[in-house]
Amino acid sequence: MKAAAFEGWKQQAQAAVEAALQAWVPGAAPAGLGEAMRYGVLDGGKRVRPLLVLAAARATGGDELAAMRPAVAVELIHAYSLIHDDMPCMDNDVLRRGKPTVHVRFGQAQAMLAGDAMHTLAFELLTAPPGHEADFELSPRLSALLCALLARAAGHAGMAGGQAIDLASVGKALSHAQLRDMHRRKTGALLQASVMMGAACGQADARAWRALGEYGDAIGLAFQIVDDILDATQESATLGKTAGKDLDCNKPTYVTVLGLDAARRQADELHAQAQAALARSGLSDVSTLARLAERIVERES
Ligand code: GRG
Repeated sequence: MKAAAFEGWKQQAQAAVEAALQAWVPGAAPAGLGEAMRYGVLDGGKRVRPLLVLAAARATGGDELAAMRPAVAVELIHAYSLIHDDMPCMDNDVLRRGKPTVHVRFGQAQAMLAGDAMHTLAFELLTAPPGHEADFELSPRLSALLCALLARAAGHAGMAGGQAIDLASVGKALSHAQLRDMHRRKTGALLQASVMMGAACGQADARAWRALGEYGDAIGLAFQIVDDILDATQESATLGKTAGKDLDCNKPTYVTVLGLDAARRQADELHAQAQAALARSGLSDVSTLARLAERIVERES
């Protein structure tokens, strides 16, 4: 896929995700909760995870309309994790997606509830019966598989477990292997699950399923290594969040453990592994996934 065609696909997919989020995240939730939820998830973010769902569905011949529910669900889980991560009991941050964080704008209790409600809304969208505003019906089998993939990636074995390691490792020296394990859980698991949820919406045979799992694992880890590099090298205005936070908080990162050059080499190596996995998937058109991998590694925010 040529760069211009990819850009066109990306813009159209981002607009479709935005429209679905607008439609499915309820503004009318009680006592200002809806406002806090919508503030936390609308109008911001690169939407990388939904794009991976839609691109994997496309690569495996799946319906992009069916894939919209998992695309929105994974973004809700991601946005909830950002809201909770920014709270004073975790990373205590005031800037996210170029705006004051949810707890700064709405208070800590509302931020906690907004995250909780987005977490559960994600699974409601994956299981909603016909007639729900999420209009495309999923088969019970697909619905269950999507729930299992997302729950596994978001929970103790994935993101929440990785966050627990992250909080426990402040000021500690981690080995490269321990750091890789933390990054894979905290960030990689949800990115990999995005790919697998998209593949679940299509017809991935065992070979394609395995290869896409390897692709997701490689880009998931690469994403966090690049995040570590950007945290150390970019300005807050570019990132839309506080830059230099890892160093200030004395957190081990790929940059502090390996150094900037080696971190960059690791990201490039993982990019090569991701492209090699796509090449052995047996799928006829993996160009959108290939472009997304390139963007993840070359991004500047
Ligand atoms: C609270 C259970 C719980 C988990 C929080 C994901 C996470 C764990 C914390 C967020 C902080 C952080 C640095 C996570 C690593 C993942 C990451 C790089 C998030 C930012 O993702 P982007 O760049 O953000 O996709 P946008 O705003 O573009 O969506």
